[in-house]
Amino acid sequence: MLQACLFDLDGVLVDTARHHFTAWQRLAQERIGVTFTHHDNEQLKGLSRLESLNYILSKTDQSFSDEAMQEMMHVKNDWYLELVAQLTPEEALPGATALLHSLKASGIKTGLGSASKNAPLIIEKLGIAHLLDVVIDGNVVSKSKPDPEVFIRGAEALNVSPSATIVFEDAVSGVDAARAGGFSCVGIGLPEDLKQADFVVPDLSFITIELLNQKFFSH
Ligand code: B16
Ligand code: MG
Repeated sequence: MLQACLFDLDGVLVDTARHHFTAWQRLAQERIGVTFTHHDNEQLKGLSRLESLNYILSKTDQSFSDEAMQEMMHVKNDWYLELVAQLTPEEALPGATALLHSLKASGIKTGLGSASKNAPLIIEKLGIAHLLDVVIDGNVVSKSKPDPEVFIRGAEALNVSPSATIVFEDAVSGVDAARAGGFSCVGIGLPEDLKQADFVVPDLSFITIELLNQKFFSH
C-alpha cells in the first residue's frame, strides 16, 4: 500500500533553479572572476550551498579564507532571496499543488526532502506549506544527497517504511539518494538523464494515485 510521498523542492515542486543560476552567475562574475554557464548550473542541482560554492571555486586558482567563503554564500543567498521574494502560488510546477491536494484527500502522507535552507520560505510563498506533513531540509540534514539521510529522516518523521514511500526527484544525486534509502523513485525530467529512477515523467501533472498504485503496489 502507498503510505507516503516525499518530494524534492527545486525542480519538482517549483523552478527555482533559474534564480539559483542568476545569483551564482553574478557571484562568479563579480566576486570570483570566472564564467558560470547553464551547464555549470545543472551540475549544482541537489548540491548544498557550500558544495555549490566549492564547485565554482574549482574554476579559479585563487584561494579564499573560510570567512570570505561564508561572506560569498551570504551575498549569493541575499541575491537569491531578492529573486524568490516575487514567487507566487501560480509558479508551482505543473501538477504539483493538485497532486499534494489529492494525496491529502486520500489520507496519504506527504513530506519535503530538500537540500535547500530556504525551503520553509519557498513553500510558504507557494501556498503549499499546509499540504506537507513534514519538512526535512538543508537546515536539519548533515549529509547531502546522494546520502539517503534526508529521505530516511522524512520517512521516520512520518512513521512509514521506505518500501511504502515514493520519492519524487529531478537530480541524479537525489534519485541515487532515494535508491540508497530503499525508496521507489519517480524521476522528474528526461529518462536519459535519470536512468536509476523507476520511471520518469516530465512533471507531476502526469502522476495520479492510481498510476502510483498500479506501478508500484499492484503485485
Ligand atoms: P539553498 P533541492 C537544492 O534544492 C537545489 O537543487 C540546489 O541547486 C541548491 O544549491 C540547494 O538546494 C541549496 O539551496 O542555497 O537555498 O540552501 O533540489 O534539494 O530542493
Ligand atoms: Mg531538485
